[in-house]
Amino acid sequence: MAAREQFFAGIPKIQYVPGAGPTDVMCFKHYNAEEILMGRTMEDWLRFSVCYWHSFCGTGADPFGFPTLHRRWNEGAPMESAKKRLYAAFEFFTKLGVKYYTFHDRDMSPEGATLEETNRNLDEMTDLALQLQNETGVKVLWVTCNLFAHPRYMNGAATNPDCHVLAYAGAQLKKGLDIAKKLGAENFVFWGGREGFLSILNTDVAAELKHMATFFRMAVKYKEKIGLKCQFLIEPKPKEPCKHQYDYDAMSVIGFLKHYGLENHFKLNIEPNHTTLAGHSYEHDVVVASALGMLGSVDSNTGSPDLGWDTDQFPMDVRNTTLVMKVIIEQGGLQPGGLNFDAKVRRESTELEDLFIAHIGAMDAFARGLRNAVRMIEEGVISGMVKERYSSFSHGLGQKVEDGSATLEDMEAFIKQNGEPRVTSGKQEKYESIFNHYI
Ligand code: XLS
Ligand code: NI
Ligand code: NI
Repeated sequence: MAAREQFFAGIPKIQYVPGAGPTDVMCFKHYNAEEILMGRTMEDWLRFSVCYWHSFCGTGADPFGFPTLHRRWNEGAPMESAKKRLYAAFEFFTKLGVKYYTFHDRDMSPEGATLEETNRNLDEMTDLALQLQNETGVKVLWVTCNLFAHPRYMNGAATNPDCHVLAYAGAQLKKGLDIAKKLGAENFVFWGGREGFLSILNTDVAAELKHMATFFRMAVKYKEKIGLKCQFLIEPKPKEPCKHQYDYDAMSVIGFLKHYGLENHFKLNIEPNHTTLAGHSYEHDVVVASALGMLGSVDSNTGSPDLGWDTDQFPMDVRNTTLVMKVIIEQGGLQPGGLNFDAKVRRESTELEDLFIAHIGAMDAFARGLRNAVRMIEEGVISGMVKERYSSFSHGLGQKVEDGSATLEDMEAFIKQNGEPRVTSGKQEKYESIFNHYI
């Protein structure tokens, strides 16, 4: 048998080299997979994952320009290039030292003329993926169905006005769940790219939301039927491609799940670039989802603060990674979720090594965020100040509010006895200064 083709020849396994210089960008300076922090290895805290679509299917094409990223693995007939892509991907995962990957069904293998043919392609490709997983130990963080790219889904998938399209989406999802089981995926993501509307005039919002809930219920039922053990995740995004998407942000998705009684079957996959598109700060939805016990995984990328688009850049800002890691540590980790790099190199970053540099830089940014957050939590200065700020809820009337037994009559009696509250400083700048101490 001919030797397997190498796509990243000349690039060795990426090493941890503490103290490496500023131009040494092909090694980790902070990410030391085996190092233990707060009782867990960095690898376990961070659970990095490489995404298939941007890193292996992406071509650099944008609405104004042709492809700029010419990858050898994307050449040839569709099934032939799908195989080369898979080999290239696994070579990349192992050289980078990342244990997880994510993909859409249609990233892995092309659609055929019929659903049967499409599923046969998927069977063939996932056989090969399983073989490579077993060879390398790399696992699937999550699988998702692409229910937004094909023209049949232009008016929505689960929220399409035509039940025929909804049925197609359901059939595709059934296969997607089978694939998740076959490959041992630890999570399954639903991102409702076309689940929303462009004009309210042609849209029955109540019907569409109900259909979406039914679609999710069918997924839960089939998951239980086939004994698929993974965690279901919904990924909020406010817009793009729709003008309005139903899964607007963390709080909207949680409200939706509660409204339809689905909250015990799903958690959230938060993508900070989507959070900022919704007009929130970078860490906002990670904080909100975690506060409500619903943070399942993170698509760790970033937008450009000065652009209102989903630019899917690699997360390089240590302030942001510190804030995110603080939340993740405080909730006891992300498992079975992880930090998935739903990020792409810029179309101008055309060299193969740029794909490595981008991932290495982002992994180091998260490793630094982890180290910062660990120091912040272990020293407990900020958490001590926050605890003190809320200390009135630990006794007396505050305790009654805390346990839910307080009444308005209690409030009135308390004020008659204690009069006007003493206003206290919020100390925002002090918190900011202390936070900067750890960065
Ligand atoms: C698009 C989404 C998408 C999901 C998976 O904006 O981030 O890539 O993560 O379908
Ligand atoms: Ni995403
Ligand atoms: Ni996105």
